[in-house]
This record gives sequence, C-alpha cells and structure tokens, in this order.
Amino acid sequence: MQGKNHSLEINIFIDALLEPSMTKAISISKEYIKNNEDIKSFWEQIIVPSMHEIGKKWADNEITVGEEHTATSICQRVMVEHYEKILSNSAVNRRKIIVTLSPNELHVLGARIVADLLELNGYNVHFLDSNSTYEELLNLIKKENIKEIIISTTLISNLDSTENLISELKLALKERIKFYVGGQAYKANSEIKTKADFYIKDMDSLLKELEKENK
Ligand code: B12
Repeated sequence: MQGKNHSLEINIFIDALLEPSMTKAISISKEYIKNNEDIKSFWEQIIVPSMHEIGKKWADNEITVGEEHTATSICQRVMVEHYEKILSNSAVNRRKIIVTLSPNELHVLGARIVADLLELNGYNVHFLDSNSTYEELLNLIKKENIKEIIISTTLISNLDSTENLISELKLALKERIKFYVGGQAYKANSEIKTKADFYIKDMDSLLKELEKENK
C-alpha cells in the first residue's frame, strides 16, 4: 500500500470518524494493513492527514470539539486493534526509550504514533502521557536507566514549559541523557531548540538519528 495516492482511503476514513463508526474505521484499517510495513503507512498516510483535516474542519466550525474528541478515540481504538502485531516486534533490540508529551499537552496521538513506530522498530518504549507528573518521569528515568527521551509538542504555547522540563531534568540527572523533540509546534520554526539535543522533523529521521547515536 505504500507509495500510492491515499486520498480515497483518507476520505473514507474521515467519513467513518465523523459518522462516527468505530466498526467501519477498524475494518478500513484491517483491509489496508496486510503486514508490518502497512502499519507505519496507515498511521502516517491515513491517520495523520485525516486528523489534520478534522482539525481544519473544527477550526472552520464545520464540526464540534465533541466530534474531534470522538475522532481521536476512534483512531486510538484502531491503533490498539493492531497493537499485538506491533508488540511482537518490540524490545527486539531492547533499548529503552521514553516517549512523552510536553507539560499541559493534551494532543496525544502524535506521540502515540511515534511510540508505536519505535516499538515496531524493536525499541522498548515507556509511554507517559500528560497526566504524568515530573516526579513520575524522573523516577522512571532513574529506575529504568533511560538514556533517551522523546518529547512531542503540538501547541506552540507549550514550548516554554518543554524547555523548563528539559532544563530541570538535565539539572536533576547526573548522567548524560539525550532529548529528542518534535511535533507540530516546531513546524513553523525548526530553529527553536528548547534545550533539547535534537529537533527531529519526522519519524524516519528519528529512527536514523537514534541509530547513529548508538553506533
Ligand atoms: C484532536 C485534537 C484535539 C483534542 C486532543 C485529544 C487527544 N487525546 O489527543 C482536544 C479536543 C483535547 C484538543 C484540544 C485543543 N486543541 Co486541538 N487538535 C486536535 C487535532 C484535530 C488533531 C490532533 C492529532 O491527533 N493530530 C494527528 C497527529 C497524529 O499528528 P501530529 O500531532 O502532527 O503527529 C505527527 C508528527 O507531528 C510527528 N510527531 C509528533 N510528535 C513528535 C515528536 C518527535 C520527536 C518526532 C520525530 C515526530 C513527532 O509524528 C506524528 C506522526 O507523523 C488537531 C489538528 C492537527 N493539525 O493535528 C487540533 C489542533 C492541534 N488543536 C488546536 C488547538 C488550538 C487546541 C486547543 C488550544 C483548543 C482550545 N481552545 O481549547 C486545545 C488545547 C489542549 C491542550 N492543552 O493540549 C490547534 C493548534 C493550533 C496551534 N498551532 O497551536 C489545532 C492545529 C487545530 C486547528 N486547526 O487550529 N485538540
């Protein structure tokens, strides 16, 4: 399914999200996903553009915030439907990584996609959403001896809190930890550094960078 024009599938998927029909959304994904490669393609080529389109419809007052919420839940449910396949690849190379969100960031789907695709590539991912506290994050880093942390940020207004979080963690941890940041908040200005070690523009670049760092 990769390398083709996905506009038809995107439109059908958006219709299922807005109907809303969980059953239709799941069956569209099952029809599309025949192997592990298709998981990455479905997450990136169907779910991401569909949710971005949902965002435009919300901004244009064509749909309500409730419909936006429902669309997110359906996407999360679709992703869970295929999680067993993802898990069968996870922890193959056993490198532990934390994927988390900036403080106050409620947009969880992008981070979840990043986490799933890292697991699909053999990483052992610990996922912390924005309900987690700073202490929980710090304890997990220490307990699991984490060396790499990925932070996803959607709202530009959350960039300052991201910078504070990274500064505090760097101060609190004696060991050298690498921070990788990305997400929509950086799209307008990739020069924003938020004291992270790397700004990464997409999933393929993240996988390359992680590999390079650990050679
Ligand atoms: C669903 C949604 C919500 C839901 C989120 C529910 C949930 N549990 O996630 C709810 C209703 C809570 C919500 C709330 C708000 N939202 Co909202 N939301 C969206 C919407 C429609 C979809 C988000 C999504 O899932 N996108 C799909 C994901 C998969 O894509 P992604 O985030 O881009 O992730 C990909 C890449 O960016 C990348 N990536 C992400 N992180 C990282 C990290 C690294 C290291 C790397 C390499 C890559 C990477 O990988 C992903 C896969 O390719 C977007 C529209 C949009 N453009 O995304 C608006 C949108 C993000 N929201 C917006 C706004 C304004 C808000 C609110 C401020 C509204 C309000 N006034 O209350 C609040 C803020 C809440 C908060 N504090 O976070 C604006 C943001 C504008 C801006 N530029 O700041 C958007 C763009 C809508 C719009 N068109 O205006 N929202």
